[in-house]
Amino acid sequence: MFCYQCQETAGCKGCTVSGVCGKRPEVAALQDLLVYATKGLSSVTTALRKEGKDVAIDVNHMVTLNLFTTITNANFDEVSIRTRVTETLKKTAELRAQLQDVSGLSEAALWSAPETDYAAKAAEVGVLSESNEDIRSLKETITYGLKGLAAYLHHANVLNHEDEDVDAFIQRALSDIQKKDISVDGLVALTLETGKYGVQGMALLDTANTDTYGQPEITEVDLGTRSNPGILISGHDLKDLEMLLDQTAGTGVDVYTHGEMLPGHYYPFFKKYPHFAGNYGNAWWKQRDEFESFNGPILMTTNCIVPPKDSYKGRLWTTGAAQYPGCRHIEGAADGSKDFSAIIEQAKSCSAPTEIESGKIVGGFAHNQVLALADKVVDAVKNGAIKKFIVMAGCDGRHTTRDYYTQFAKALPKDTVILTAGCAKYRYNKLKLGDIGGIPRVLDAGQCNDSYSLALIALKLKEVFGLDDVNKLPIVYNIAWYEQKAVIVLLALLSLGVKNIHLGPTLPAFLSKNVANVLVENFGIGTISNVEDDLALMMK
Ligand code: FSO
Ligand code: SF4
Repeated sequence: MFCYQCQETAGCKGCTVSGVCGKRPEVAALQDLLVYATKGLSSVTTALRKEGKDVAIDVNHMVTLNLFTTITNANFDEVSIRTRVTETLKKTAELRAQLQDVSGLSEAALWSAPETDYAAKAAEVGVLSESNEDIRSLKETITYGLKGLAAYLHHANVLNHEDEDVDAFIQRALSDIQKKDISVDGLVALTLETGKYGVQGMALLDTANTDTYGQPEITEVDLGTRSNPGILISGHDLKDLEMLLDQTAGTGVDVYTHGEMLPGHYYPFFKKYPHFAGNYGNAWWKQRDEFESFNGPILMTTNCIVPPKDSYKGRLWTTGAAQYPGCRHIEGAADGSKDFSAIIEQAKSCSAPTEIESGKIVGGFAHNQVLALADKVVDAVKNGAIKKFIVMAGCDGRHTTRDYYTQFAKALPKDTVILTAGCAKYRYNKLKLGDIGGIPRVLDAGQCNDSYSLALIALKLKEVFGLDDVNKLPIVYNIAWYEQKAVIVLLALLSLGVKNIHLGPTLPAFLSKNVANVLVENFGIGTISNVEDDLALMMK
């Protein structure tokens, strides 16, 4: 196997024996094959569009769910991935037959084989099948950005929001990167275009979330526990949260959020449920301890699964793109509805969660809420009470070097405000950093996709201050990344013209030296060093 798509890749180079994330080589091979088959399907759909034919929504959804399935930590289940490959090949053959001209199709678009041949084919089509390091680097950067974008689209789609434009782009990009004659310049342009569609995809998800659940608002979230048994819901899928809250109503079972589901509390819609008890635990990588002490069932709605301990494996459930062998999976019906009754029954027989924290945290500072406070914020900047905003969005992870972000947040001058989104926040959202004239010093916009909110806030401030360049604002970017959703967030920020982003704790292994240089020269991208030097640099 060879995989270097996440920040925790072995030796900052690549996982070759088994994944640091727990991905076995057999699963890695099937994921490579699923990406290959999805590229083939995309070559066909892109050709169909060129011939003026429509591509059905379920085909768009197949592409996005396939990509989502291969995101770090999402799906560890060989059987389900193999089935997806088979279904994709079937769909590709069916659509290929509708084409008038098949001459421009890629090799992947023409490939088909029985399942017994999958392992051999997978060995030929992995990341290293591209021998030119720079071309490989750009192709993989695009692919990882598309994976992140696909995950966001999936969440919008389950809320009945579609953007055919973005789907068509994803498929065109997957089709183009298979072309033998694509140049480095062409790939650089496609990378930036991926960022542009990243903005469009995140905007779609923002609209889907806020149209369905209202605009996030300032909210205090309980960190403690109650005396009823509970279900812990993790991941990003707000539709799953809604269905779970509906089905647990009146059962005597409470619902707690975990990790990236915390921002569910910020939406007005979810405040009507008296059994929506609070947030339990921290970022994804602490789950092996926290799921044990939760005592009740845990529902993983997206990525961020750590191979479970036997002590709670029987209480770990998955749904959507997430899957883990030996853990029960809840499949959605054709209309998208899901039956969580088996999880609720299990919860009833469990003890209440063991309390591991107490108190409250505050969040809900997405664009609408921050813009409602705009006068206050602008005054604070004008009178010097706020000197700088530091965007510290992104991901958390298990490397001890990530303590840097806690220390950085603690060391920031008192006249600075942290803008955050994603699970990176758990490195500093429970520190008592205080407020500036009533504006908390950590403003949490929400999930990683809500980094879109942070970009909107920056664009609005640019307008209010009458600036011609978003980089003239008193905002610096010190972003942490882990997996492919952070890649699309980064590409989206670049496409909005944001420069001088610090990306850590290490630069992606998939950036070759030359590609990293392009990013440094054109966008001033850098990484982190130590708290003291970085503070001096960023506070200049
Ligand atoms: Fe991932 Fe990062 Fe959103 Fe976290 S991008 S790791 S769990 O912030 O969440 O999906
Ligand atoms: Fe390694 Fe990350 Fe790939 Fe897992 S997702 S195999 S940890 S590079």
